[in-house]
Amino acid sequence: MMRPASMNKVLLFNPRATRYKARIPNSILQIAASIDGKYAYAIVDGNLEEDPWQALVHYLETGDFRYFALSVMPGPQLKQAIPFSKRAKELFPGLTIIWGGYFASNQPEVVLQSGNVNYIVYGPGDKTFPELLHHIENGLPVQSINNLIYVNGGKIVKTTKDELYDQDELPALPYEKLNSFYPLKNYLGKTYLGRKTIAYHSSIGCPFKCAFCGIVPIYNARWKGKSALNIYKDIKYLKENFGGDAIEFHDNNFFVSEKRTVEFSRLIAGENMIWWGEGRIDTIDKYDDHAIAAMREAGCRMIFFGAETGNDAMLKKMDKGGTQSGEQIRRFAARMAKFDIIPEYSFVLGTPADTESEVNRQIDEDITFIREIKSINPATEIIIYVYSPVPTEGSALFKQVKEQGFHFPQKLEDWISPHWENFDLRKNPLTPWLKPYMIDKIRNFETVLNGYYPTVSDIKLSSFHKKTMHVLASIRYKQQWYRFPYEIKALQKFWLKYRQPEVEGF
Ligand code: B12
Ligand code: SF4
Repeated sequence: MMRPASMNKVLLFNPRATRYKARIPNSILQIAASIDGKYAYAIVDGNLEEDPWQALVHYLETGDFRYFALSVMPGPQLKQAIPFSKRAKELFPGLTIIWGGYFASNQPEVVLQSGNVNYIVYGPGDKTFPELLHHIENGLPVQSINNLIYVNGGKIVKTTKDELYDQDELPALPYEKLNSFYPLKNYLGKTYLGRKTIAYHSSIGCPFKCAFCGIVPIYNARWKGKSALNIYKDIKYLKENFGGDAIEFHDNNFFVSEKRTVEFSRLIAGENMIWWGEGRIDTIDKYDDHAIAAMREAGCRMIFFGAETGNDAMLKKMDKGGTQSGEQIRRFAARMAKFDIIPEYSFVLGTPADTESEVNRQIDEDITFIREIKSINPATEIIIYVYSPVPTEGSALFKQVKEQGFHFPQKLEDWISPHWENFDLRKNPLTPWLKPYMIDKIRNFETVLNGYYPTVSDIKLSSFHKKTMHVLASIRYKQQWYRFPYEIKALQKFWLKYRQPEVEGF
């Protein structure tokens, strides 16, 4: 029997990822767009709710909601996604619970085995989600729907992966609707880039296959972007209606197409907006000088790059696409200085090797390389991650990871135990080849480096703060004494509450 339309509402939930810096929740907003006008829905944003569970229960108790849909990336979002799905299932057994996003897509078995999640949408949900609701509403079998993972007869079924959709054809994001649940101005935060920073996502996937990256198993080297004109129109709308004055592009790889970047630069140039995005060194290094100059002119102030390591053999193993090299990373840091664009270089330390001494040697070499980059272009921002495996089946790196005895948690709840949370945050990855003294070395170097070169993106740091920290850390940095940097840590924690862009974003 069909339910009355008033009882098939959808509750969309963005579990808390951050306490202080709520961004426009693009994942859940894009899913809302896919059903806008077809199903009634409510949005609960864990980033803006003191007690999100209460907010969810408030909706669920009405009896109007048949679907509870969550977007889940690894890390802190699991702390709400896991227990809330469990509780919702217990209290409202008729509810259909659907998970999407990077964690759900990369770890489907453990999610479904929990028994608390009915369906996983892996990869883009733009077509899958409305189709799934339509099929359930009409009692139709779901196996013909692409991008879906579910349990049938005790077995996990994974349906065909769909093509990537033309991003210009997707429905407009329902900003007004979001604004009716949470004032949109609360999402436009003060950052290094501007007073009201817009988070915008202009493309899906990535054309590369780096062996350590969680994008690869889902998108398999595919990428599609919105046209420059459509990006510009959306930004203009957010500027004119909500006062946005800066943009952080949340794309995995914003700069794939030089043509699109230049077109966008030309369009946005007159808007007086500062912007930031993520790109690849080897891609932008191929850009013409005029293109880079146009980007800078148009407000591109800083770009995030996965430099990863200066070691060419390791870059090869990481499958960085074949063209990035240590030499290029150095040269490119200097090229960015010429255009006055700050390169934000991220490094991945602690990758596996055959012997303990090799792992350790590689860390030392990476530290030396980072120092070299800083001497070439001191404005380079350095972000250090400790390598955490992602299941990129078929890559040599993941094979080595498994051979060395690493495995993911077997139960969904285990993902929220404190040490796995650290794994997700790439702080302490529990990888068997990385010994505690190595983690200490990486963290201590990072502390001294961040003391000597405080990040420009921290708007809470005054120039007095920066200078004091710089002076305090200078002997250590110059002499390369990284051990026990308690005085710097104390200052960062107690005095300045030093923030790490790798965890919180800007
Ligand atoms: C914004 C963001 C954050 C923000 C969170 C937002 C905020 N402050 O409010 C911050 C900075 C806090 C953050 C932190 C982390 N993040 Co993050 N983050 C992103 C980012 C850049 C954008 C997410 C987004 O809005 N995408 C736009 C939407 C439209 O795309 P989407 O999420 O893929 O959604 C589509 C599908 O996935 C699917 N879908 C998604 N959700 C749902 C839900 C349902 C119900 C359905 C049906 C479908 C569906 O349909 C959508 C439309 O097609 C992504 C990279 C990216 N480009 O996606 C990384 C990303 C998700 N983060 C990642 C990681 C690892 C983290 C961290 C865990 C670690 C780290 N150090 O970065 C931390 C965790 C810390 C924390 N506090 O949670 C990885 C995940 C990779 C993996 N291994 O699985 C990504 C992919 C970045 C990367 N390249 O490594 N992150
Ligand atoms: S270029 Fe970046 S987003 Fe693309 S596969 Fe490599 S690490 Fe992932």
